[in-house]
Amino acid sequence: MFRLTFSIAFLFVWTLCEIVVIEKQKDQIYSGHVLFEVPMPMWSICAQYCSRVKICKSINFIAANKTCQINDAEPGKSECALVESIGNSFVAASTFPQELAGQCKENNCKLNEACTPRGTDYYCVPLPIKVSEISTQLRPGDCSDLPQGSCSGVYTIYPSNETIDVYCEMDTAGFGWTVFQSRMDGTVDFNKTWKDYEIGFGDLKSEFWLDKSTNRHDRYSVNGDSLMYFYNSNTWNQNGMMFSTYDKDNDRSPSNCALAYKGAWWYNSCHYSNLNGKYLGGQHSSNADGINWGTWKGFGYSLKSTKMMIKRQ
Ligand SMILES: [Ca+2]
Repeated sequence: MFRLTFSIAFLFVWTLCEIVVIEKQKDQIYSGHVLFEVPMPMWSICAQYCSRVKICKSINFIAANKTCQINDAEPGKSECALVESIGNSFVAASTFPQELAGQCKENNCKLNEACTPRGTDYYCVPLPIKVSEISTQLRPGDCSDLPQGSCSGVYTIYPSNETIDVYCEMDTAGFGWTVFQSRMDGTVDFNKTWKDYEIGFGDLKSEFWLDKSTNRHDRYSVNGDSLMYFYNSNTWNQNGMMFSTYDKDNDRSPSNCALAYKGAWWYNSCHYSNLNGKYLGGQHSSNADGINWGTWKGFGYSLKSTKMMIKRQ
């Protein structure tokens, strides 16, 4: 007990003597990137610990229970990357002055170790977690696990044993949607193979297909030239229709619907909608091979943007 008290006191003195200035962001935290937590008496000690841990890119300090959260990322420039969290604080490691690490400046400790100063030297101690290990309660399983107030954008989520980046839609239809299809400018070709749809393709910041883990529609909403399509199930068929690509014909037509309509969809024989069709950007003279929603704008009008998304119930 005495030794513990002493070492904490020493850290305080050390910090005060160095007069290291660290800027924290009050009443804000960065969520979704917490690697592990350690108890710490105050936020500046938490920042100092972070400066000695290679995988630490930023910290949250939770004041109520004096918890230091070590994040493996820094937020981007987006205005609402940080979420409001009254009484707590956030510090990005890139803003640390070099002296903060003390003897541990430019240390040779490994990724799974924390550097600890000793005299004029330092030693390395294992982190309280395995770096490869995921602490599930600290990591969002999907977009709806992120704290209220998080903005739309790309987040790392941890469903079961995976680590994947996804685009979370937080604004347009309520909070917590995981987007699995996005069209907006025609930069990505969606006329792709079964294999492509199985693993996903495109760019999360613009147009993409996440993977085939989602399906069956629940409801949809339309707005101008945009359409949003909401899913609520985890099966790979829709109203009994199997998904088809041009190289895998699961439709109910004697012909190949995906080939005929240049898309990949839950074709029957063949379709009322074709959101993975060709990006034609409005009116088109070809028949039903654009991003069509037949009952809304007909088969000669290709929508300019679509999003298909899913939320856990
Ligand atoms: Ca067929």
